[in-house]
Amino acid sequence: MNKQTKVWLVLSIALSMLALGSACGGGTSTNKEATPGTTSETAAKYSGATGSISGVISFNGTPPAPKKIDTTADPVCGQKNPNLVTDDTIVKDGKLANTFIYIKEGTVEGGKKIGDFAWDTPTSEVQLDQNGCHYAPHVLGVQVNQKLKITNSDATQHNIHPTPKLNPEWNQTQANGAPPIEKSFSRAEVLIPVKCNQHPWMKAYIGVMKHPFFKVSNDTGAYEISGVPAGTYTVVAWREGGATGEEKTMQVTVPASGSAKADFAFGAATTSLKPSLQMMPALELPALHNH
Ligand SMILES: [Cu+2]
Repeated sequence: MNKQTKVWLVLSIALSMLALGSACGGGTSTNKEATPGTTSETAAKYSGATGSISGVISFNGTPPAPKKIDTTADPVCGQKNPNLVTDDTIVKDGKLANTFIYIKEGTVEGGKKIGDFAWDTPTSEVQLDQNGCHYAPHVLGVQVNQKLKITNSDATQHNIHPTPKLNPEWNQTQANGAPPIEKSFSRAEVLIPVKCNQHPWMKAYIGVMKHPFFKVSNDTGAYEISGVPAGTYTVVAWREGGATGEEKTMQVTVPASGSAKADFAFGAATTSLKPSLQMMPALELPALHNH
């Protein structure tokens, strides 16, 4: 009798300690089951009103002149593309191409976060071609798990080598005449640098997004993101440069069936990197909270 009571006492203490210890993890999963529709596992698809975000990316001041690339390491490159030049800053009439513009976060009409919705993975593929020992396009976007088709249009061998931080790193050789390489990225990441291990001057950047609300500015600096749920968003314009690129942010409100303007300016006369960098920790706080 006495011994049994002792055993029960010890058991119940042990059980309550276990319950306390697992309160954090256990409580989270219970919440997920109790409130379907609020977690990513059961994310709804957006079906409300949509509008668009459009704008023009300017480059203030004198852009750096393109530099001729020394391709003597691979004569095939020089034969096909004798005037190969750097393409990190393509400016025409003060307008900047190859800027990656995307919705970073925000709230749709009704108060729900845009990141809480599920977005279909496009069945279409995005192509990255190697032509004249040069990546085309230079900056591109895909959705998470969307197919990226890498082709080699050159009579020489390339070695495609993305260097992501959040996705697995890989590199793969693609010989002259080899079939396309098909890849995808399972995690959102802005942006993944791509290099070629054969030709050190070759560079491209791939933005991987959970949602379809991104675009690359064209050679007139223009872009338009359509089908955007009505709401208020932080829009980011990213361009390459330095270690991780340069970002500008802007708040925009997209009206139902209307259009929001978001023009950005890079270059000499614009404000320094500081404002957008200082904003970032505050913007990231909700994500930290999830943990
Ligand atoms: Cu190459």
